[in-house]
Amino acid sequence: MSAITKSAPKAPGQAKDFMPINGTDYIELYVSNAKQAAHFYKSAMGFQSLAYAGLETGLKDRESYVVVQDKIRLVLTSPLKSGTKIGQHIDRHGDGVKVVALWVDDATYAYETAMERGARSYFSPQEEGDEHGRVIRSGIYTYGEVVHIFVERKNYEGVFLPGFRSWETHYSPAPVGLKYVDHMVGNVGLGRMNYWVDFYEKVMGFNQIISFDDKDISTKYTALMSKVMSSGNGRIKFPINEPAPGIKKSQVEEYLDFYEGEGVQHIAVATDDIIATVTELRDRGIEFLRVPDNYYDTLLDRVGKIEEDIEPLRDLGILVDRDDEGYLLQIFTKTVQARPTMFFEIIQRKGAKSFGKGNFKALFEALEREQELRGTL
Ligand code: TYF
Ligand code: FE
Repeated sequence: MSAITKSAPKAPGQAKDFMPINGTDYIELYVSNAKQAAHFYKSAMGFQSLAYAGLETGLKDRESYVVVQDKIRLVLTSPLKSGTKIGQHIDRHGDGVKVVALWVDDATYAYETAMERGARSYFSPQEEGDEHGRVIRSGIYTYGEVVHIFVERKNYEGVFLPGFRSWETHYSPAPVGLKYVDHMVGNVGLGRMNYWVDFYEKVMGFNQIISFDDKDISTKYTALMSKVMSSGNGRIKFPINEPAPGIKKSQVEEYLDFYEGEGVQHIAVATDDIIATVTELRDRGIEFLRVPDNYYDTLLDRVGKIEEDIEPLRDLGILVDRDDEGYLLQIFTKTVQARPTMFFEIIQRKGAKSFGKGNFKALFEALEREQELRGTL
């Protein structure tokens, strides 16, 4: 079966979006060494120093480094002592995403609406302030131990959030052209995809825009199912994956085993020059998955005419797919922490609104080769 578009974007006059979200505000990762993680995101991924909170700002039990590249803000947080919730999270999951923060106009309204619709509270609306203004935040749980924090910052002009100071440094490697978060994918347990699809529909007012079944996403050995949830205005897209039975252990099961639960599988970041971005990332040591070279022999037959030369795409291992509205270029990093869990996708959209279905088979075979090397297939 092929990808189906379930609900078209709402026309004016149709049911109002009850949970308007302006975009991704920040992504917070709990990591064992935030200082070194921040260095990696700057040196290898082209992020810039933005803000810091820790001992020097009066925190006793944790520190956070905030890095930024265009609209993407990452917060890297580590505990400073034993026995903290952050430490427990890292002990169980390894390094990973804790918070997917959503930028809203009214964090109190967003929280109350989500709670009325069945969300589980992480924290109720809290106002924080400093000399730059005030921010209201609130939070709800989603799959696994991941949370959504609603951030209302219309009355704030500081660098990041109250409690953070600006991070001054002499070291600022150049950006690599990453622009914004295109989508973030969650891996959930066997039989749990539809539960979380319903959650995003009912609690958050999202629409299902695409569905892939195990026939779309299967190789000889492994399979998975995926549904893509989108906020009303399309600025937030969350594909949700669950493992499907196959002959061998699928990448989603491997993730769930090593993460010891559900969590964020990949963060897809957009660029408007994928060849330049990936060339730079490669030069800085980022490792990407590679499909077999013969992928490029039939590429143009499959996707038709594209603006890019094939040779640099082949050299770098960039994948291409086309849908009714245009085409897209994408590539996936290898996993980026000790455990084989989270990775990044770099994506450039040229009209296409889909997720690269035509690449799934080659991509998942490449993932299986990585699993094989780890002995986890
Ligand atoms: O986000 C997506 O749907 C694509 C394809 O484990 C994908 O990036 C889906 C599942 C997966 C890796 C990539
Ligand atoms: Fe993706």
